[in-house]
Amino acid sequence: MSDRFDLPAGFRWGAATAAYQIEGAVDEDGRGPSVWDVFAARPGAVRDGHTGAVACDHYHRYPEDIELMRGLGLDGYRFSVSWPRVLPTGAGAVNPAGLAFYDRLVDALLEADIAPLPTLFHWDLPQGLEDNGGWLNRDTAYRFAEYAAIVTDRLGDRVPTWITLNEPFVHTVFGYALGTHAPGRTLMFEALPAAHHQLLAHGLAASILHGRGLEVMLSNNLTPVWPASDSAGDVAAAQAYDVLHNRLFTDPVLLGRYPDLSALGVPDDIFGAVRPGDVDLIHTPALDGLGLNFYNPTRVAAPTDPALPFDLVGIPDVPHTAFGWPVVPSALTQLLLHLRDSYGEALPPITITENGCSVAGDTTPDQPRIDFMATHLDALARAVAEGIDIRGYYTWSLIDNLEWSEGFSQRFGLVHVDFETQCRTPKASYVWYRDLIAAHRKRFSK
Ligand code: IFM
Repeated sequence: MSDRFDLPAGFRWGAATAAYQIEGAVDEDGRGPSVWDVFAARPGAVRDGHTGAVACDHYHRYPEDIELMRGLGLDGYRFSVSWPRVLPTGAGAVNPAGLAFYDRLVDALLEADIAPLPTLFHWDLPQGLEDNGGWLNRDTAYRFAEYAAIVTDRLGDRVPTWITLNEPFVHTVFGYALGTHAPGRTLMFEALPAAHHQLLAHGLAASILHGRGLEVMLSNNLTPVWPASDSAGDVAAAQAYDVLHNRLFTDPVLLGRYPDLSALGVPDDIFGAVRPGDVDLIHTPALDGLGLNFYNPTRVAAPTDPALPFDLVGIPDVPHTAFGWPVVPSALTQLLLHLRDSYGEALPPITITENGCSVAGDTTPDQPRIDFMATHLDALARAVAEGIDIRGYYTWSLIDNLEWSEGFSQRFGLVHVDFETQCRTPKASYVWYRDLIAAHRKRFSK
């Protein structure tokens, strides 16, 4: 195939996963329980009672999965480290077998010439920390910094770049505000101290990693926010939602200040969570790269429920994924331009650390995923043409996996997984992505 996307030489092609979604082996080799093990055991919490107990059995099958990556010709693989595998209760004694797993994984990736891009926290908090308040407790930020030091002590000699957190917006809102994800708390805006403590954790860990000569990224799920109309009510609602979804998680890191939270009814100090000096701790270890997880834009209207400052409304007349998410690739270009306009010089190079879609059914048809990736890569190339520094694209996801509270019902993988047999079958999008990567590489080879 021809390389249709005008992306630069050295652009990194990758695929992403996360520990709880693929590893399984939750009781093996000394791993402690995570909030997701406990949450998934609650009747009705996860669709069809699915859990990550086995998931894709990647803990045992990682060599096969690395072969699939090698077959794609990936430059990089984004995975997450399971905190409770390394520190079973979140703090205290290290579990050597847990660290050894990531040691083997990293070595096997390097052997296959694939750069590991680990994320330190992708939502599977050790239950031991949740028992002390989880991310609502400031102490968790300090425990995260210790954990980051332990993991990078072991792997930092081979892994130069680290992502601290994945999507603190989603973890805060789904996990602590709405309760649809672990740990299942329903605190609405009083959940926001959990956001601040995650950002503090990021800042504390980033300082440690920088002290070791490592590069640090943060992966945020960002969305362009569209007011449903030009009415003052819709515009104000869109601004409030933009603060909650985007700016709360990006302004302190890039600009060293929180946005005005008054439209959310949240005090400046986020219910006493923000202490003097905290925002400097978050901002000062300058990000070496911003990880952008992009799925869709969000359309917002003035609230009908007085308890909320906005209503999320549908986007008509566009295709939707199997998950019901609107497909609007141009929104990715729009978002990237908006980030440049908003943050200017403070915006570090961007890597797309997630982008993809769920497609219903098994291995075929897979054309919707190919179309999704192609149109989003085209949108990315348009942003590159506008001068935005975009370093790579990690598709979500390498393999079908546990889609959190949706269980195994949403298939995001380039590789089909039969969850009964664990048989992996590359889909049409796998072949398409493989050929695209090869064509891009060929274009720049001498
Ligand atoms: O599966 C998730 C992932 O864990 C975080 N980002 C969004 C993906 C699709 O919902």
